[in-house]
Formats: sequence, C-alpha cells, structure tokens
Amino acid sequence: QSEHVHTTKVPCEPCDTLSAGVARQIRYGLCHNEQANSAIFDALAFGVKEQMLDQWRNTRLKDNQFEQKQVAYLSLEFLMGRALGNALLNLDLTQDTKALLTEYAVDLETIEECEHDAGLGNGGLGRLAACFLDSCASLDLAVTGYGIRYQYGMFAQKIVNGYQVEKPDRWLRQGNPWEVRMPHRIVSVPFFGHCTSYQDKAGYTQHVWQDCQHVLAVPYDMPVPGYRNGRINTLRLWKAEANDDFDLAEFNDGDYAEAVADKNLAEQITMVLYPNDASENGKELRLRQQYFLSSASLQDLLTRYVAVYGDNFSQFSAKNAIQLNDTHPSIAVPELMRLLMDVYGLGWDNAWQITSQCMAYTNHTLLPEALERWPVSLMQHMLPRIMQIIYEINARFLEQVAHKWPGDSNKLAAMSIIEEGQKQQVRMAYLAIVGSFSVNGVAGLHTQLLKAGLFNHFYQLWPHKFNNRTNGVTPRRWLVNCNQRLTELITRHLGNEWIHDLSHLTALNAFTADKAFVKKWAEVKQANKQVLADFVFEQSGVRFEPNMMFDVQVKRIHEYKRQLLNVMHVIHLYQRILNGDTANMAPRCVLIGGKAAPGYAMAKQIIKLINNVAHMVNNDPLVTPYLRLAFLPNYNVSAMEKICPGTDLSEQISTAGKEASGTGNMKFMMNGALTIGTLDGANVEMIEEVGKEHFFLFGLTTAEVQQLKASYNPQTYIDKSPALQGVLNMLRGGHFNLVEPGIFDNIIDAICDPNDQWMLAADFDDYCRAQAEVSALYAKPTQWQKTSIRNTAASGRFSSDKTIEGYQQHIWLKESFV
Ligand code: DL6
Repeated sequence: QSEHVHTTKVPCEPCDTLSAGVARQIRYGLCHNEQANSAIFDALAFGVKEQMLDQWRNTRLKDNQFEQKQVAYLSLEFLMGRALGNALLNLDLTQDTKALLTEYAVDLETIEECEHDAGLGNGGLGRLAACFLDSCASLDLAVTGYGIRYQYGMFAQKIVNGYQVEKPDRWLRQGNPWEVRMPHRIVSVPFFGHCTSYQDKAGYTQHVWQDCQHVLAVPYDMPVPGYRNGRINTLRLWKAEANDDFDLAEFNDGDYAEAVADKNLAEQITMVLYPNDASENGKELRLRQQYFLSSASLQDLLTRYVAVYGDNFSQFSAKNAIQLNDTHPSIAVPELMRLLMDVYGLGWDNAWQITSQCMAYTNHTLLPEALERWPVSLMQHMLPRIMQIIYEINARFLEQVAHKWPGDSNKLAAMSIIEEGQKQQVRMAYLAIVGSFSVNGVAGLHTQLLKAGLFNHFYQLWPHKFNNRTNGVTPRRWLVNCNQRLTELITRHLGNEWIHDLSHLTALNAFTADKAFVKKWAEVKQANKQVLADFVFEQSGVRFEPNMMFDVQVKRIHEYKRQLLNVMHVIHLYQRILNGDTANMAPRCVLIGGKAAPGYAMAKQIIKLINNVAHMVNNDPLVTPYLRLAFLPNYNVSAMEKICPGTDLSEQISTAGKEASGTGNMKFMMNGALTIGTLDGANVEMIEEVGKEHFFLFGLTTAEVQQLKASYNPQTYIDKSPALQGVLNMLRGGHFNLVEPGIFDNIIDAICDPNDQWMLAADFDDYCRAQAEVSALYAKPTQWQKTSIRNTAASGRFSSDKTIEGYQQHIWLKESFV
C-alpha cells in the first residue's frame, strides 16, 4: 500500500507492542497448532486482539453511558469471512505487521491464508450484516451485532464427479483467537412449559410462564474495529449451554446417554447454521434458534439499560433501536413485550409503545417461499407465553384494520398475523411489520415492489413506516484490502479521502482522458487476473489465460439467479466454435461458483451441468483458445476477495423482480468490472450511476415478467431462435452426459415449461445479443478500460457507509414516530 493510505493514522500502541505480543504468544505456546504458519497466525491474531483490548473496553464503557442511542442489530447470520486483514487495515497495522513478519521469513498473505473463514451465514443477507458492522464502527456509531455462535458454519462444498457434496464446516476446531467468552453476561432462555395467570393486588391479570426448560445463552464477543477512529464495536454471538451440565444421579446409575441428553438437547440450538438462503427452513430447531437469539439479545439490552436507568423505562425507546435483519428474528417483537410486562412489570400499553417505537424491520426478499411462517401448534407448545402475546397483538391490530376498512373481512383475513387454514400459521413478516416503526427494502425497486405487492395492505395502512435503504458494501474489505494494487493507483491520484467517503471516486472519470493512467489501470487488472487465474487453477484444475476475458458469476445457486442462462450461453458459444463461427467472439474464461442448498435438487443439477459442460469445453483444444469454463468449489468470502479484483465481466442476470438487491454486483463494480445484467435489484441504481451506455442491459422488465406470466409460452421463443434450438438440441442429444443418460432431462423440461417462472427462453436471445456487445467492446481494450474506470468511479453510492448513514438518519435517529 502507498504512503498516502497511512497518513490518517490515529495514534495507537507502538508497533513494538504488537511485535512483543506476537513473540509472547509464540513463546508461551498460546498457539497450540504445530504448523508454523498457523502458529504465527494464531500468535498474530492474539497479539492484534490484545492491542484492541483497551480501546474495546473504552468503547463499551462509553456506550454503557447511553450518551448515544444504542442500536442492536439482530441477525441469524453474520458472514464475517476472515478477520485478520481487515483488523490490520482498520487499526493501521498492515505495514508494521508486514515488517514484523520478515523476522519469521513469511509474508502476510501466507499467514492470512491460515485463517478459517467465519462462515456464519448463507450469502447476501449475512454478508450485508458483516459489511454493516464495519461501516457502523467506522462511522463511530454505537451498534452491537447480535448473532449465533454456530459450531458448524456454512458447509464446505466439494465437487465429486461434477456433483456437490457437502462437508461440515468445523470452523472452531483450531479455536477462534478473536473471541472472548463473557461468562458474567450469561442469560437464561425459557422453552416449553405452560402458562397460568392470576389477579394481582391491584386487580391486574398477571401471566406466569412456568415449568419451562431453561437454556443458558453464553456470549462470545468478537471485536469490530472502526477504520482508524479508535472505536471497537462488538459482535456478540450466543452459544447455547445446558443449565446443569448433566444429571449426576443418572450418571452414577450408569445411564450415561440419558445423563447427558438434556445437555445435548440444549447445545443443539447453536450447533449448525441452516444452509438455506431462500426457502423456508420450517424446522422446530430453527424456531428455537430464532427465539434463543432474540430473547438472549433483548435480555442483554435490558440489563444494560436497567443498569443506568433502573426501572424507569421512559427513555428506553429514545435510547435503543433494534434492527431486525429479515423476518428471522421477528419473534423479538413479542419477546420484548414479554420481558417488559412479565419481568419488568409494565402494562400492555406502555410495553407496546416502547416495543413498537424501537423495532425496525428490514425485508430481504420478495420470494414468498422465503417468508417464514410457523405453525401455531408448534409455537404454542414451544413458546406458550409468546403465542399468547402474539394473539393479543393480532387482536388489537385487527381492530385497527377493521377501523380502517369497516366490514371488509377479506382484508382482515389477508392481513391477520395468524393465517387461517387447515393448519394455522403465524406470519412472521406481518408480525415484524405490525411491531415495527420502520419497514425497509434493500434497493429502490425492491421497496417499490414491497409497497405495491407483498406488503401492499400494510403500506396502505401505514405508508409512513415504509422506506428504502439501498444496500452497500464496505470499501475497506471490498476495495482497499482485497485490491491493494488498485487502491495504490487510486490513492496516488486522488489522495486517500475516498476511503472515508467513496463518492470521491467520481474524480476518476477525469482520468479516462489520461493515457498513462488508463494503461496503469489495465496493468493492475492484468496482475489481478493472474492472481485469479492461479487461484482458479489451484481450486478447480482449469487454466485461465489472463489475456482472455474473465466472465464471472459467483453467488448462491438458485433458479432465479439464472446460472442456467449463463451455461446456456456458454453452450451456444461452444456450438458456434465447433461450427467454426468464431467471428467477433472475444476469447473468454467463464467462472461460475456458489453453493446449492443441500435439499435443492434443481440447483444441484445445475452445478452438475456446469461441470459437465466445463469438461467438454476445457478438453477440446479447438475450443479452449476461445472459451473455457470452470466451476469454483466452495465459494466463500475469502474466495470473493481474490475473484472481484480480477474480474472483467460481472454476471447479474436474475429474472427481473426477483433479486431484492444483490451486493456482489457492487463489489465487482467497485473493482472495475463491467456488468451484464437485467433491470433487477440494485442493478437499476448502478445503471443510474454509471449510465446505461456503460452497462450491458438485457431482458424483460419486472412489469413485462408480471404481464407475461399468465400466457408464457417458451415454445414461441424457441421457434424464433436458432441459437436456442441449437442449445436445446445439444442438451437433448446428450452431448454433455453421454455416459449418464437422462440426468439433464429436468433441466430441459424446465426451460420448455410454460410455468417456468424464471423465463429463461424469453430472455435468451437478448442475453446473447448483450453478450455479443460485450465481446465487441472487449475487442477495444482502451475503451473497455475506460468503461472499467467509469464503473469504479460510479460505485461510491454503494459504499455501506452511505447505506448506514441512511439507517442512522432515517431509522435509528428518527425523532417522532407518526
Ligand atoms: O439484502 C442482502 C441480500 C440481497 O442483496 C439479495 O438480493 C437477497 O436475495 C438476500 N436475501 C436473502 C434472504 N432470502 N432470500 N432470498 O438472503 O439479501
């Protein structure tokens, strides 16, 4: 990194403290690992954490005074990735560490590779939470992340004979040097049991939830350092432990399994992350996780508040905001009611006013299958008091509905928190909306669709609650740290203020006229492509050539994200090459990576198809000068850190109206990739920023998708498209599965199915047209590079700092709740 980047150094402990700390860790064997590099990583991480302890404590002490409003960010997922590089950058210790490591004859990159990704999330939603934490700390906001310390994070993906195989992710096996167990902040979370009520002396009905099983919630804190500002926020992750370790009597009687049964049952709660990103999880254990996180976090908040204000709750909503990251933690609404009423003795009205003035809900998806619902019977059994409170919230809410729409029983049924039917269910998203003062979507289009569709009734009732907060990503991890070459180039020309305020990147536009700069820009990309090519080879065995275009789609595998459309285009190119039609075809290396939910059969078949197509493409020497295809196994945060700096073309090709926002699109743009994409999610705003002449737009719009739905007939598109016919014929002919007959029949059927919601056939020709434009521009390297510069220049709006400023100003500090 350049000198410039370090001029804003906030005074911190001298580097010899770090060096002494690391040496001490090594000497006293705090690192148990035999492998030298891992041992150095552990020592370094412990040393860096030690450096943060004072500032961390000071931050906590300051925040405990409640001078600033405290925000609790409740999320079932925090996809943090690795912590070392980010901590060093934010604490301004990168250069010192590099120097220190020369003593051990090893470079920082090698040591960073020893850190296991903290994969406590599925994808976009969890990674967004992690970016937000970095921005909150960097903006000096008192925000605590509350999550679950899963013992097993997102599964590791192996590819065996082209198929995804899932392996458990034991990320804690070597220990976690960053975390601090906080036994004095343990709380207890109730489950099961039953409710009774009695009249108190004042004649009020009091409710008692009794005979419950209690599970201990043990906090493990992780530091979240701000960017060179002395603030260290906290990510508090809860681990479930049994109340009593095991039943000694049973143990003495020789029934060992029974003796530890309760312990195992309790600890199961935080054992594994559910690996589904866009489908209902629907399992009892998942509800236990949601309640466990919500209850433990709220108890923690209340304890902190009561320590300052005692039982005077009049300041609570002025001093606390609780952001619900998707519907997953929405059970926090009735839980806060319970705690305020049953534990702190508040009446319903007071408790409701407080609750509904501090809860804020972010929705992350329009896919109905991802909106959680819980059977009333399950809720009643597992959380009887919570179910009582939900009934009461619903009854009072439906009175408001009846008042607004007198006599409209359809409205009542449509908006009720309890869904009637064969099996009554609690609609968790509705519970979140009713209990929150703010409801936000994560991109302009997404919020508009929420208001017009999914949540329209609620929007009519409470238009003031709805607001948009377009997502963003942290420029520290996603540009400064992962793309040090580009950072250095930018900083040399713009100074370093852009790291604090990414809108400064617009100044890069002027440099498109500077030949030397454009040349340098191209050199940086070339060097990053070499790094990526090496990585792809190491991970997949496929050789990428840095002089070919790197065309990348990495994200969860889902039909709506349309990796299949991408492969169809690859097959089309392959066919053209086999036919000798390579005119105007820019040589390209296509990289696809991502995990499929283990139960999602179609997504797994798509992975198999990608691998089989890759096998044919990569083994034909007539084809490889023009086209290569690799499936990258085990795509995760640290893989993306190598991928986005080396990408030329970013694929953001979801069916319009289905991707809430996307955040990978922003990371690629920041790193100078050009995008091919639909008018979906945050792509819309990216186009607004960069101009549509610098974006390869294709496909149906959301309105067109909606309009076409009833009469969709893929055959009409197939009949009109020789290219699509060619692709389907090749698939039908079994070209990619000669020895595995029939394995892709489902995929072929899906493309030709009039019920194909993703409308692959409808968008195929236009996608190929846009891809041809990509090829044409790639053939003009200078113009390509200039467009690349313009993309980075226009990416300032997608810094999560901007997004968080919006949350702070329009949600967390909102003065009056109408
Ligand atoms: O808001 C973060 C992220 C968005 O960028 C993605 O577009 C969206 O799909 C994702 N949502 C989820 C939740 N379920 N689903 N699907 O991961 O949130």
